Amino acid sequence: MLRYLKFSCLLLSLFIGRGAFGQDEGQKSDEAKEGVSAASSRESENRAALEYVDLELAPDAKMKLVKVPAGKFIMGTDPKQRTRVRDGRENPRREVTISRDFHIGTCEVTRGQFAAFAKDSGYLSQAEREGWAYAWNGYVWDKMGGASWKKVGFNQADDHPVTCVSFDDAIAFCRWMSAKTGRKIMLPTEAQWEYAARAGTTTDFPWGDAWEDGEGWANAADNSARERFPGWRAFPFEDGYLTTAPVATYRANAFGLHDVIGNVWEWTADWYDKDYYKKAPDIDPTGPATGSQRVLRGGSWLSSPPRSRVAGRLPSNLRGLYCDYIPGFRVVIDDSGRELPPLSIPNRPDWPDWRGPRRDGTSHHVPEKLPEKAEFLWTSKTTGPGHSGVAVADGRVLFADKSEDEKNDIWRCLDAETGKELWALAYPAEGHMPYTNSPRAAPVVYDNRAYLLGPFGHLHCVNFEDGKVLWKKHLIDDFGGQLPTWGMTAAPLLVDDKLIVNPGAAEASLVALDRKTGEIVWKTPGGGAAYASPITNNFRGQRQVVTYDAESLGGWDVNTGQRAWTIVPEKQGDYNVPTPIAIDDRLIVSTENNSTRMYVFRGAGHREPVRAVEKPAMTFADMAPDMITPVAYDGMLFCPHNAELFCLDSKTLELLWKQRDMAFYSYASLIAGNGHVMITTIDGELLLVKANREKYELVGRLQVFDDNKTEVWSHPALVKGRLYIRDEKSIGCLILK
Ligand SMILES: [Ca+2]
Ligand SMILES: [Ca+2]
Repeated sequence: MLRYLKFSCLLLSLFIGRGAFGQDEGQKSDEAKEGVSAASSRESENRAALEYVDLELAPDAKMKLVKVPAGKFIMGTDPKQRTRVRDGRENPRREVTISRDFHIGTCEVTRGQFAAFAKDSGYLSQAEREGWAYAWNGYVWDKMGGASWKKVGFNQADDHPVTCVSFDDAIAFCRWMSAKTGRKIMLPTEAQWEYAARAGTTTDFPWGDAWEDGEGWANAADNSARERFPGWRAFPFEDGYLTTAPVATYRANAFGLHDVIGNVWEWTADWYDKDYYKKAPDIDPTGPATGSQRVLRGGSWLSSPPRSRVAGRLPSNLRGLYCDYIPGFRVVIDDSGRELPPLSIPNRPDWPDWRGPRRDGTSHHVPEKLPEKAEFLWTSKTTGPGHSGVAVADGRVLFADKSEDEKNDIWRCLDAETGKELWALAYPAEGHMPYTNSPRAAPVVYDNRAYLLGPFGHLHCVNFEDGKVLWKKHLIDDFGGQLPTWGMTAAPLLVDDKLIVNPGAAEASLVALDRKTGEIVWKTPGGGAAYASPITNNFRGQRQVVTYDAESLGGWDVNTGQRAWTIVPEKQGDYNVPTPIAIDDRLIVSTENNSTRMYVFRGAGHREPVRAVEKPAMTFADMAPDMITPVAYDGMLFCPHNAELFCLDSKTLELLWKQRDMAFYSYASLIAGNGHVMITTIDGELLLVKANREKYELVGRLQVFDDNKTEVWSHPALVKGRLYIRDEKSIGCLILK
């Protein structure tokens, strides 16, 4: 509300020619007030022609957008400018046409607006889901546990710009706002952003070429920052705020936009490519088709003058990982027909994938205690055994079954509340295989589609509501690979709009399919299929798929499929079953012959190829699981192996403790979160352990199934106090609280 008062106050000031800011902004210097006041009155006539639209996001949250007329502008930087970036990323400077009118937020999205979104949708930001973010530690932007847009390291009122938000968070906000308003809400393209930010100017800054003249225009690093942090490059004036300022504190440009320079960096929709301007279209450029980093624009409250130029482009990992990157965003209404980028890591609620929504075995639904005895909301008999994990999304449970005669794969979808079957997909899948011939790969659900991979290579994309087949492929017949001894087991991996599968054929070892059509996007020659499920992560600025083939561990460029690196470990013969684990720029893998290793990476994604260093940076010999994937949580790494539960430091791989218990003698699935690790054993027992670096602390244990001969190979799905768990004969919804 404060923001709107302030906004009306600003508008009012245009007419009566007074200072725009009330006394409530105690930090604001008199000089800055005067500057803004004078500037405001000069602009009053221009501003009258602007067309605004007010959109209601929630009863207490509105957003003002302003119409930006179609037109031409000069994009990029004059190569003679003193402040240019020398790597050529802003060149060539060229005329670009924006062919359609669009609307853009007059301000950065505020904390209050983002809070309305989070409250209405239940959305958890990437930082909240993962338990950390880069936030302000008082001196630098630093990696901090528990930080998120709610807790950024300094005080923010609701009219401050939201920050600590990842690219995916911004996209999720756009999706929600589109649904709320019925308008096509997007992030601006780089071209739209620069066009709107320039508002007819051709200079380095919206106020001219001299950064010294920017007083009253922007909240960047100013005198107060220089005093507090000696050595900082800063603007030679007081802007009144050391950290973020309320939006619209400073004067708007001729198009009516505030804070294009400073306050928070703003996500754009475009992928980053240093050389993009050399090949970009002159009309409505939308950025490269793909990439590893997105572009941030405009600088932030701690940016130096060169960083705060209107043509400046900053590549950022999708989380905004680096310390100087203070990401926020503003939105546009864009009816040009371009599509909102897909989430780079689909933020899917519930349990829609192998090892949960992020393929990392973590969940904020892990309980803090276990019930005394197993109580099911419902159970349902199956016709066959099932090794493949359970998926839960949109109130539906999806899991694999086999017909009684073992001749058909069956995928069943049940109502999550009642266990009633909603649909099933069956197809012939005959043949012998050790460990039964039932499906192994976990189903993957996203965007109302489910991806189902059978043990013999049948891949179906079905409508998740009714099971209708949308497209299908056969990983062996279509690509010419050889069926591994234990069948196809790797859960397909969703990245952007690609579904990455592992046929293991000589010319198609790894293949990316268009997730909507099943068409091939890229395929890469290489070795036979492995058993591990692939993951994706951004290592030093390059997004890679990391997985195994039959012989080696490797990384592949997400966008091209090109193999970036290969590591053949010291000892041969690993079956390569456990899923690799990425923690920031590090990779941890565990196998039976080569034990637990940590790899680090060299190179920088926007300059040179990124490769894992062949020699492991750390190793730990005693933890050598053949099938179990360890879980990394809160600086620790947990894994049962040989009847012992290990807890290692996930940075050093040093043993913190281990605990012997026969429950850990064979296969197990681990889910970590809420300060705990929940382990489902092969015998269908749940063990809840504190995630404690000091010692093993068992909180509870619970035998889930009456049948003490049953086996649980299937990874259960944990959603809000319920565990959807499958043994060899049934599936059930276990009530955990
Ligand atoms: Ca400042
Ligand atoms: Ca900004």
